[in-house]
Amino acid sequence: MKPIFIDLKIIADARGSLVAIESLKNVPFDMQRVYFIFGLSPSLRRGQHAHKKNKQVALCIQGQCTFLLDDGHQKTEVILKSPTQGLLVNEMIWHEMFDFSADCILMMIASDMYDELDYIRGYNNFLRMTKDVHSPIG
Ligand code: T46
Repeated sequence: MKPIFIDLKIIADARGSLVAIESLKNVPFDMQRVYFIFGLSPSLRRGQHAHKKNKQVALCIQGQCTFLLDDGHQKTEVILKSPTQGLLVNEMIWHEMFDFSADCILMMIASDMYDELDYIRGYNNFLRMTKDVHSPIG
């Protein structure tokens, strides 16, 4: 299973750098929600769920963290450490985030509004739901 990265363009001049994120241009879906997490403990994991429909792009806009992606058949781990390298987290991908640096700010761009019913929170449930599905991430 190969991670899908989204490289964002930097618009830089003498004043500094700017990165723009636009629906259906550099983010491959119509985005409806942005949230970010920070003040993270390096020893605790977050995520540990999949989404039924929600697609997301993850970006460490400061610091770094590790993402585990699991399609139910294969797993891969990715270190995110650039504010211009997004990671696509498709629907039906179990994901966990860990090894946060003290300064990490993880920004998530989501295709859907927050909906607890979209979460698959038990790993065994997730495995049951993906048992007959081939890898959706390539
Ligand atoms: C995900 C990973 C990468 C809201 O009220 N609105 C929101 O938009 C979100 C994202 C969360 N919440 C509430 C739900 C919980 O009471 O915030 C609390 C913490 O959420 P959670 O435990 O799901 O946080 P993470 O960091 O484990 O997961 C989050 C997202 O929830 C999830 O969709 O893919 O980041």
